[in-house]
Amino acid sequence: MIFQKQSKARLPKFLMTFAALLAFTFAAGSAQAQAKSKAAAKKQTHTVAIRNFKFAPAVLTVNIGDSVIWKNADIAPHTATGKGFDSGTIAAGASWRFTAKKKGTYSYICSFHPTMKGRLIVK
Ligand SMILES: [Cu+2]
Repeated sequence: MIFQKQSKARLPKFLMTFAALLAFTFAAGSAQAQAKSKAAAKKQTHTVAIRNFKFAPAVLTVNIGDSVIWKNADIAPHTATGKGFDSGTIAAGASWRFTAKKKGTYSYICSFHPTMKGRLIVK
């Protein structure tokens, strides 16, 4: 009888500890998930299509840490050449990725066809 009484008293304590541990695990897990989704939301990848000797969009605004991919859909090679970045030749059908690391407004051209103009704004 005494033994039974003791085990009854112990059970709620054990349950509470277990519940607290469970709650802590869930809280930690959701905080981690939140941090992950925040980081994912921060770093985006944008695409600039190069088509018919034009950059589209011609003006693109991104956040620091974002990536920009220039995709050459033309049959001619192009470049995205600005102050602080230069793709070099982007062959027909090829693409070039750039990660924006510094704030600023970057005007760029295609060095083969200087009438092709674009602007990358990094906030
Ligand atoms: Cu070009």
